[in-house]
Amino acid sequence: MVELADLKTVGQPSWCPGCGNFPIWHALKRAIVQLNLEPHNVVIFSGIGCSSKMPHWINTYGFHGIHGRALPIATGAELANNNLTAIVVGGDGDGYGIGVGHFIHAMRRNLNMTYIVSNNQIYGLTTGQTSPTSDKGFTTKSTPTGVIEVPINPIALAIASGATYISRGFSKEMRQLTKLIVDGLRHKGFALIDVLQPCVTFNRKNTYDWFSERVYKLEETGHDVTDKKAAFLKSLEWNDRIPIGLFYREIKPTYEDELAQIVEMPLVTQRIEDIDIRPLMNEFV
Ligand SMILES: Cc1ncc(C[n+]2csc(CCOP(=O)(O)OP(=O)(O)O)c2C)c(N)n1
Ligand code: SF4
Ligand SMILES: [Mg+2]
Repeated sequence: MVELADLKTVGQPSWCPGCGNFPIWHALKRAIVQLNLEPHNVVIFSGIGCSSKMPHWINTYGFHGIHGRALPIATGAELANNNLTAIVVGGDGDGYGIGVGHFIHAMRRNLNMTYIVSNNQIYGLTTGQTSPTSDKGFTTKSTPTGVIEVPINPIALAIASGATYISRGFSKEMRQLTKLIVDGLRHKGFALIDVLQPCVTFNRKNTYDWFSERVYKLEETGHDVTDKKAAFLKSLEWNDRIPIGLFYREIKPTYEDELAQIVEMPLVTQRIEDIDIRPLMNEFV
């Protein structure tokens, strides 16, 4: 049985005290333990940002990539060995800004991976610039007169793009967050867990208290997670009341299920000697 101690690393997180990444880190480790996922069968991918440092502090395989490119790196690894459990972590700047194109394509492909976004509505690592999810009017040192753009809505975008497990957690709701991650990992297909993750150092607007006054749990409302239209309507709620929990789930074939080359077995287990390239040589050489 996998235990929390198996996931312990030599180094400890360097996040600011009180950072909303700590509960996400704990929840992810608990989810791995609950599902008894052997650390050598798990890979955690990330881009660049405070949240993207997470793979250093969970003792599975990890790939700390480059800004915005965690999903394509994970895609490559997943297609090479789809027996592994692929988990992608990172920030709102990473996934919804520079990496937003990859985000959309990974979802429309319904790749079998779990994507946990620490959505603090700010660039934390670079000391507090606006991100694509910053609220309109939000001020920072680089936008002293306030953001003039409309924020990206990751939940609505995920519904429109074809993701098959779409959820939102909150760092203060550890039990619900752990369950969302467990169910996301169990789900066959692209699972998004967008997490309201207070950045206690640079985002003084969207704080633990600000969210606590507004969040409510979808599972306590009778919300039908198979109803795409209802999920979309829920995704539009923000400011006064903010839904957290599972918005939408759908069962459909994954990209890997339909990719002829890996339907039989993962690419890494195929032997090059077994592949007869003579017909190709005859045709093209
Ligand atoms: C190609 C590239 N552009 C810009 C940067 C600078 N940079 C590093 S992290 C970051 C944004 C971090 O914000 P986010 O992804 O939301 O992560 P957080 O730190 O908030 O967890 C930026 C712009 C970079 N490292 N690489
Ligand atoms: S800057 Fe913000 S996101 Fe980064 S570690 Fe500190 S509190 Fe967390
Ligand atoms: Mg961020």
